[in-house]
Amino acid sequence: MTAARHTTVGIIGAGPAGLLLARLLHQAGIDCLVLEHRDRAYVEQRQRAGILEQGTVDVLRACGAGERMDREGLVHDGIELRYDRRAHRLDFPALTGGRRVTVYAQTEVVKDLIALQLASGPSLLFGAQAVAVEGADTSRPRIRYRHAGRERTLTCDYVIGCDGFHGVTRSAVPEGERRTYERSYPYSWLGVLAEVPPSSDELIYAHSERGFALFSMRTPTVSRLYLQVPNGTDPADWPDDRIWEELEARAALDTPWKPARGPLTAKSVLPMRSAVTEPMRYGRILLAGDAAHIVPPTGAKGLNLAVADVTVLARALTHLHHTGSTELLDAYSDTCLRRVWRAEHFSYFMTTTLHTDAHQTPFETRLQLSQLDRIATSPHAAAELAENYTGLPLE
Ligand code: FAS
Ligand code: PHB
Repeated sequence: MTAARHTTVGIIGAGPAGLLLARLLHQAGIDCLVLEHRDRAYVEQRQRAGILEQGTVDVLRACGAGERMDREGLVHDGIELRYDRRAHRLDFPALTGGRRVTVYAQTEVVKDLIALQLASGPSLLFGAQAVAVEGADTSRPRIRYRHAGRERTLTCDYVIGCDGFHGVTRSAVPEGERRTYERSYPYSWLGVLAEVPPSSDELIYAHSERGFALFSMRTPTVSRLYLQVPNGTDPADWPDDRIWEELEARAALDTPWKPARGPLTAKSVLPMRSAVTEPMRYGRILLAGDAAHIVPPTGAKGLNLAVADVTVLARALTHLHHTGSTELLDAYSDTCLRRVWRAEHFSYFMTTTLHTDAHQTPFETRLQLSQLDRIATSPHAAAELAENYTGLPLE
């Protein structure tokens, strides 16, 4: 075993949470190091989120990671809800006093942050798998990790678990010291990329008795599309024609409307889950992003919650670095959990309002349609959705 290396903040995971935290700490002059299990190509091509809240856009711009986002991102002023063969558009700036969202894929955010980090630091090790986090309740927590065929140790002042829902950091918190609240859903999403221009200027969320459909996009020439499917669905059972037919049927209107078709790639099935681990801190270990919470993607909150967590955390660690006070760090978990639970509820609301569970009763379907009608006819109900979707201001 080689001699232990030391850093002030050890970060496990080079997803959006770990990479943005490293960027913010580096800019604050705080020594840190990122350990990422997978290789760069894998991390950069993993198809995930697509919608950035205004707050996320602001943070990425402020830390110098916004240049390509500003050039290539698509600023959207609304979304369309479709139900009962009708369409209703929500005008975000009118409903929220000017807020909007940006369509810029998580893959691109990750590429931009990795390029910055490799160019100007801090250290980012790919192929470095954390196998254990120890000493959380000491002043010298340590990460045991495997890299280049050898087991190594990184001692830290703080360890930040940005290693997603299946990472190792959460399990370093003794079971008696953490509580996990969770809910699974009786359906999943089949996601695809289509080499065809989007058939709408903005995203379409479609409720139908055949199931939910989402028409999103990546660029002016690439669409990102999702269909609600039963859990355990094999993407191989969904040839392109079947996907296009189902997308068309679920988003049908009384007026003729057909999405432009094109070849489909990157077919994958994403299970839906809500989960929160409390608290997001134990001694010198802190959790951020999916390592602490998971939301179903219907509300486009996952990536944005990760950004909000690490923005709060970077502020707290910077305050500690400059003043020696742990005041903000001690408040980290409570500060983040208020926003996390708000996003959990909104994601649950969007998911259960828009998806038709195969076992739901006609009564429950009528309740969904009544809720959608309420949003379409009440500016107050529409504003509540728009405020949550575009992102509540950071505390
Ligand atoms: P991530 O999971 O992105 O990153 C964790 C990183 O830690 C990974 O790179 C992993 O390789 C690494 N890691 C794990 N264990 C490690 C170990 N032991 N040692 C070292 N490294 C380790 N959100 C949306 O808003 N919209 C969507 O459409 C959407 N689609 C999604 C599709 C899928 C398949 C998944 C899984 C999630 C999706 N999400 C979506 C949510 C997603 O965007 C997350 O919220 C976001 O990736 C959270 O970022 P991180 O917390 O950085 O976690
Ligand atoms: C996406 O483009 O991947 C996306 C957009 C909105 C969502 C979920 C996913 O609610």
